[in-house]
Amino acid sequence: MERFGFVGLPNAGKSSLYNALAGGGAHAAPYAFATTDPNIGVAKVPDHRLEKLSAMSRSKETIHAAVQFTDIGGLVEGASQGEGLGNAFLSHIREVDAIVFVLRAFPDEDVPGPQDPLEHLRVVEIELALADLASAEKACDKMQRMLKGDSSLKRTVELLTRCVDTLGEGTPLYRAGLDAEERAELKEFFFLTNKPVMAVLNIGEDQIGDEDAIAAPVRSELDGAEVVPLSVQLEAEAAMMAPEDRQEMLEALGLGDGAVPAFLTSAYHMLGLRTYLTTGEKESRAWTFRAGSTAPEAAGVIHTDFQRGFIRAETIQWNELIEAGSWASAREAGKVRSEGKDYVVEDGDVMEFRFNV
Ligand SMILES: Nc1nc2c(ncn2[C@@H]2O[C@H](COP(=O)(O)OP(=O)(O)O)[C@@H](O)[C@H]2O)c(=O)[nH]1
Ligand SMILES: [Mg+2]
Repeated sequence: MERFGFVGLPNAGKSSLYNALAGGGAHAAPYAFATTDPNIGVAKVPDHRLEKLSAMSRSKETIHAAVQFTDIGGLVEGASQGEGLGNAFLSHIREVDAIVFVLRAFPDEDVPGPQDPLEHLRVVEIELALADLASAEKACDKMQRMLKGDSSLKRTVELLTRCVDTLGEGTPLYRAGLDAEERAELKEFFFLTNKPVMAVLNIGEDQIGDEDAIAAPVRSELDGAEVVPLSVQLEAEAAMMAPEDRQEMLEALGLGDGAVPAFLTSAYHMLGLRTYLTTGEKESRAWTFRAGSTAPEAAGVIHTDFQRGFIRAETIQWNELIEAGSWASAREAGKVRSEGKDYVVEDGDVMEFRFNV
């Protein structure tokens, strides 16, 4: 299962965000080092398509896609140079598939620390960039020595030299103007800032309604990355309540279903993950596949036999199936397509696989 990690300064709201997702469990406190061990949680990815299919098929079980998340504590200004818990947090960041910055925007004089999200972002980015700079310099030296016996490494050395220059200015690699191919090439060096990133902007109760104005400068700074404003503390409190009370509280605040579902959907997409669905009386289920997968690759998510013995896939977009009312009527109406092994599966496809092993 793919995992993302919460990264941010003390008191930004990382542990509270963990609680909002997990419904309690992580220790939220106004102490810089309350979290030294990352907690790992699992969150269901909300999916209204799945709910509708499950109702249509009167499924006994409904199984959502899930992602893992972890609360990474210990990052303070100067951490890459040994301040606070020092480099301990780095190894935790290396283990995640993507980074979620938690940036504080809420004002509260009782909670220490800066209240400007851009200041949070600046400090965090510099720490990560400096940590990467040290690795990039080492890698670059090593490659330069190897270059003497292997001239094919020239391109890599040039790329690493560019990384050293950019990181030295405090600019993370995700906004260093590298193209997808270059970023893929850099994967073998495990740089922190070569991972996908998004941000949660932790807003206070009084800032609800002004989300866009508060998020605008952060969006422009992180250009292209998803920025989700979220009142973390409120949603963490809501997560501890019974479902009816939660709904009532969020609606009273004008938050609808809350921002947690939107956040999870964005995070899931950022990881390059997509969903196809299966539906029947026994269960309706969301299956996770990588964007761009072919039908046999997607089938392999259910069982390797499905991939090995793949013959064809019967498929229809979820809304067309709902419109038809059942597989049988969809087939009758000629809405179900029969696709072969080169078919590239789309998000929201409902699949039935034919296979033979
Ligand atoms: N007023 C206010 N306080 C918050 C909000 N989010 C978090 N806090 C408080 O800020 C402190 C630090 O939060 P925590 O989740 O432990 O931050 P972490 O250090 O990033 O894990 C706690 O006392 C929280 O109750 C918020 O939206 N509004
Ligand atoms: Mg914490």
